[in-house]
Amino acid sequence: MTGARLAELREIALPLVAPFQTSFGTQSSRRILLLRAEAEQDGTTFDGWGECVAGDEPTYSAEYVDAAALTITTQILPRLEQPVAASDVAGELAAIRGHPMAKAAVEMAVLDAELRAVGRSFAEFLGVTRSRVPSGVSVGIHGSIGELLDAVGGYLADGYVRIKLKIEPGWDLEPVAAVRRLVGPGVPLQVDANAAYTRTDIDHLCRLDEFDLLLVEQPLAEDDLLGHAMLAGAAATPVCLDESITSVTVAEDAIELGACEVLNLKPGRVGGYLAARSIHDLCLARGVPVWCGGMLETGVGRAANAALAALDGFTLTGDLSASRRFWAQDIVREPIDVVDGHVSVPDGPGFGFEIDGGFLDSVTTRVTDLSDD
Ligand code: SMG
Ligand code: MG
Repeated sequence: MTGARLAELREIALPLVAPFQTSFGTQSSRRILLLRAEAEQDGTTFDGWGECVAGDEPTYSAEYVDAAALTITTQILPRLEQPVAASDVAGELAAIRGHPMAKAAVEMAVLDAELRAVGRSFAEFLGVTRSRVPSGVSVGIHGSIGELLDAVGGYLADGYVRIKLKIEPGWDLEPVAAVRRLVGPGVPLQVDANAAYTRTDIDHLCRLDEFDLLLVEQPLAEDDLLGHAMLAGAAATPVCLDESITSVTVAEDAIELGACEVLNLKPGRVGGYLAARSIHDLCLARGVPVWCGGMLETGVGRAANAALAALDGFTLTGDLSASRRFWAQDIVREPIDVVDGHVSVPDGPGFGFEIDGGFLDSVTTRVTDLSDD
């Protein structure tokens, strides 16, 4: 493929349909960075888009919107030799420590543009064979158990085939027990603590075993691999890592240590879709179940995740919900939908979405020209 040039960095602001509360805070809207790249093919210019999953604040991980924008414009851009191939982006940026979400957005925009220029879909590029993937939903912390049960009931009515509950100290055993009672033994259920517990909570976390959960996600700090291995040794519920998995090497170490019995794969957290595929391949070889995480993406990131989640190693249902679970209106013309509990794998060129230019402009808060002319 011929490579692409970065053209524009855009920031948008989108309100959430309802506040989303996790152990690290409550969000009612998102600021989102988008990157546009351009690839030339036979005299035609093809636009590609990348979405940066960094949040408004450095609370999920160290990255956040303002820092990612600065990293892209002052550190990444000068280091890229353009036009750049998606397969070269990570190598050209290797000197920059960290900032996987900023790097991933760049690689994503370039990959989308390159694939569109040659008329190939991301699904074809990955070699996936599934045309749809099961859809799970992540349910935030609520003000009361009654409100939580109403929310879970609504998502089951929407067809979601797996429920994930956010937990934190003081909001764990009771809400999980209530939801298990509501949904019965047959509905796959899992929990995510976003690093809210410590090693001193291991006995407490073992009490989750009685609810027959698929997994407990990132109960301890990002850097506490040994603590997660200790919990995995003590609990029957499989330990899944999210925030801790920042690279292929860390994934290998965590698996080797017994800290990662299941892996939540998020391309933005590991530096891009190409690194994500490598981690997927590692897990497949090591027999570690993988599922696709979500970062409240727009239809851009959601479309790319749907194709990634169709790879063979994704044996568990991901946080790949309908656009309308978070957004009243998406920036793409055909928002991701859940039909019969599944999301379709896009088969159009690139990531397969079409930007709704008018709506995108209406929610844009700043645009930076990245082209050098
Ligand atoms: O996109 O469906 C989604 C959100 C899934 O819970 C979700 N993501 O830790 O896995 C996680 C969280 C991170 C985002 S919270 C701001
Ligand atoms: Mg998580």
